[in-house]
Amino acid sequence: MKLYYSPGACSLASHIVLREAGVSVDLEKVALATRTTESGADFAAINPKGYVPALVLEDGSLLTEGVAIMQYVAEANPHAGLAPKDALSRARVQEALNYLGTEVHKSFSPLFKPWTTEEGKAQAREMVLKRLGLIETQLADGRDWLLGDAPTVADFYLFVITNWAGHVAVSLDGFPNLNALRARIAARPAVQAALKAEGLI
Ligand SMILES: N[C@@H](CCC(=O)N[C@@H](CS)C(=O)NCC(=O)O)C(=O)O
Repeated sequence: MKLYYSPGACSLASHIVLREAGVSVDLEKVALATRTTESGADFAAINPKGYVPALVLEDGSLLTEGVAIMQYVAEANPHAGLAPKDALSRARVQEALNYLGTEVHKSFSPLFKPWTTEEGKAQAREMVLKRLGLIETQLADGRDWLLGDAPTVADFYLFVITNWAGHVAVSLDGFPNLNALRARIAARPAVQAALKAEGLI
């Protein structure tokens, strides 16, 4: 398998999940500004969507969309314990991933765009804090992981998205539960290995 990624981008969540699952994967970095991969390939020809993550499977087919990649890897590697088996627990993972992808991740997006006005950025920060505030409240019951007693792929996605906060002047200071969860995730060997492999630590 080969994962197309950009350091620290949302593709890091797929990268972490692959390592958590013990899947051996080649990594190929993509320069998103030029849509060129580190081996000189035209990334748009590999993934017409033009964005990371993109995972080339063993049969040569391409799987895109981070939430699909993470769930596929978790379910294809049940020994890793990242994929709950009962229908409601699976729906809870889907619920969390959808919230993270469509509400939290995409609330951060305007903060990275050069064309966003300062007013637009202020609104985006407000929205990010509101979305994260809900997660902070969910964590207030003392649970160790986003969905309860065990980590799921949603924890890794949350970790990666909230890593962006410091780069775009979003303060996580008001979120002690979220910060404790982030620390638990960061301490995992697979997470450290992925951060190192992407040159982030
Ligand atoms: N819907 C996609 C969005 C992926 C996405 O936003 N990727 C960003 C990095 S976090 C990217 O590659 N942006 C470059 C671009 O869109 O030009 C997913 O969830 O996988």
